[in-house]
Amino acid sequence: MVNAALIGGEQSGKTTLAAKLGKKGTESDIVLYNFVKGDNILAVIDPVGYPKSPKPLVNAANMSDVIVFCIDAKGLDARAGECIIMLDLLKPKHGLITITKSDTSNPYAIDELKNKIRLMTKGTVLESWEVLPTSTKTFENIDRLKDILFDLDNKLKEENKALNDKPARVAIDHHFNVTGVGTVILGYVRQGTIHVKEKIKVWPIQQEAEIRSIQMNDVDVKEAPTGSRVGLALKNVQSKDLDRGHILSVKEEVGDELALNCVTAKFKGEFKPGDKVHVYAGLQSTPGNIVKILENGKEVESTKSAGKYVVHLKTDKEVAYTTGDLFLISRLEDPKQRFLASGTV
Ligand SMILES: Nc1nc2c(ncn2[C@@H]2O[C@H](COP(=O)(O)OP(=O)(O)OP(=O)(O)O)[C@@H](O)[C@H]2O)c(=O)[nH]1
Ligand SMILES: [Mg+2]
Repeated sequence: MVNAALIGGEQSGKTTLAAKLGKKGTESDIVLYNFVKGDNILAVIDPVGYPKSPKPLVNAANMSDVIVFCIDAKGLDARAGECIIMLDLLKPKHGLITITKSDTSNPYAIDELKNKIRLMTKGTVLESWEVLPTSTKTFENIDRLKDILFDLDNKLKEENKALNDKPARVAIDHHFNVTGVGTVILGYVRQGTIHVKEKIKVWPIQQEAEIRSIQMNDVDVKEAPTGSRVGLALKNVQSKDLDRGHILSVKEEVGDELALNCVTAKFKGEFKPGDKVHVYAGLQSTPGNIVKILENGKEVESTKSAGKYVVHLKTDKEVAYTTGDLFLISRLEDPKQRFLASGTV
């Protein structure tokens, strides 16, 4: 199974492309599309609530194995720039760039745009990503895009094998109550393997729950390995007590005071103690405050872009995490580029 997030600026063709890649499923501020071909399952994630809020964008990126970065054949807008900054802070392992609506352009202009993209992404995580022109009108490269994603699916099955024996961690992205079934969550197995009848805790609320049943693509299964998108029926926990981002796991750290080893955004990465920010950890998100900033062990009055700092934060809600998890900090006001920094505990 491969989970692909469509990331890109306004009107860059994300939703139209998603609908060509799969069949619409779960719908909220992120919309999922599914496509099954033999042993391969593709889930496409469209962050429809972006750019109004950065949250769906961050969530989609953090729910995915691969980023499909959509750039309109007309060129990049300010939001595309914001997306590049976010991706460069999150450093996803896999990604590719698609120049959408290729039917509205010509080969000469597309080559020009490719060069421009190369310049704009130089020194960022996107630098080495393949650039593929696509059109949902002429279907140019739509099958090629699917093939690339399915090839990655096969590669991920190998990559994830090493993670299957680790303690299970499932990030919840949706939760609801189903009559006759009880609490159902939708989520992503980030590591380990989950089994039916397994007892597992919900973090950060530290509620013991039992996995009553597991579904993958509407099919009942007994277990689900790393990388699976699952629907779980849970015993002993109510949907109203859950939140997007809660983690099913044996053990997580929980806290609202964090000291993060951060890198700041390459552009508009300035902030200072006292600033109100928004903090993302996996699919969790909470408002917070910058408490203190250290550079080389010394307190400083503000950050600069593209710097390294230890940032002390106080979050409004407790967050659950494991050492190594990547946090993302964004600002609340919108100067077109809202991502400030990323860091680990
Ligand atoms: N000619 C042409 N038009 C396209 C293509 N894909 C999308 N469009 C048009 O481009 C516009 C934007 O497409 P969407 O799929 O809504 O783009 P989006 O990124 O989801 O937009 P927002 O969610 O509003 O930011 C729509 O009017 C589409 O009909 C394409 O391959 N060719
Ligand atoms: Mg859309």
